[in-house]
Amino acid sequence: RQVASDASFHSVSFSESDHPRVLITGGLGQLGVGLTKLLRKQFGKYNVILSDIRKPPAHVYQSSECQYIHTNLREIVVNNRISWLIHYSALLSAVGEANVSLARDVNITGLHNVLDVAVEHGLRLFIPSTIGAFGPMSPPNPTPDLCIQRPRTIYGVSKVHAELMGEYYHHRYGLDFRCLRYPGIISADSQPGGGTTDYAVQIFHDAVKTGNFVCNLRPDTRLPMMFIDDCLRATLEVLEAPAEVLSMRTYNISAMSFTPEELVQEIRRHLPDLQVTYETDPVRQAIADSWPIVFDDSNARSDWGWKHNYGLPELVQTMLNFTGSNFR
Ligand code: AKB
Repeated sequence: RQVASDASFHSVSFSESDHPRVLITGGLGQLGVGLTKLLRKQFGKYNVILSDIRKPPAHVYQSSECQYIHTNLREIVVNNRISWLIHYSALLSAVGEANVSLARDVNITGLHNVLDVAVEHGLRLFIPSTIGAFGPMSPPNPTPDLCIQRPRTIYGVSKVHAELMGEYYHHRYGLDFRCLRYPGIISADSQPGGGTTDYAVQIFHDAVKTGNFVCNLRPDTRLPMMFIDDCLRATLEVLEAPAEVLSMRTYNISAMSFTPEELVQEIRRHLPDLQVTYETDPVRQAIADSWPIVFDDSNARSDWGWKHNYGLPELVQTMLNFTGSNFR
């Protein structure tokens, strides 16, 4: 797989050698740029490389915060002495159903390449999983770490595959595999693409810009959700956790669960004129109906001290501050 490029990357400094050297794939999605900023703050600018198969938009490309490289994964790992690999490349749930064979290529075949490189070079490998790794036979409220999964989307199937392959490689080859099952992630300055929980991001932009929002899920659809800052911090925390505290390699993480109606009520406390209509998308609704309602993350809390900072009121306040100030 090819990744986007900046030849000036060769000027990388090796002076901060105590820190991990991190490569993030799929870095232009909802989470990569934010995670890069957080890890660069922690480990130094030149110890974190952001990569993607897409060409970065000019504002990201020109930003000194981001460097891109264009070459083969194995070469990047060797040439830059990478020690941690964070594999974000994936098609999300709704878009995956619209293009199953592409989702299979990216989410499953792409993963095999990453696993091989991680084992060959002794990397610590982080792969995000999701509430979408569960299905209609899973206990929905609460959904524990270990239970029947049986997802009904290619996205979910590929994520169960990633969880099991990572754990198998951990036991078989000693791969330092770490995985968090993310809820729906809500971010202000980056857009998700093709997910079932995307409504909970879009509503903020529409509420501020037009005061009208068309929701593609039923008003009573309750799903686990998390603000992006909590999600990125959890990712750093599990990556830094000493191996001895990890009683498992795939953890649920959670912060809150809400319905579209509850989110609308909370936004109306700030924007009372918000108008919402419901036009249910049958594909997204069926996916949401098969997912957990409340996520049990007690193992993450007791093993490595996971704790969320944002509940629904803090999330809404923060999102409106950001989207509002950008729009004004
Ligand atoms: C999606 O909706 O597909 C993602 C997820 C919950 O994994 N946001």
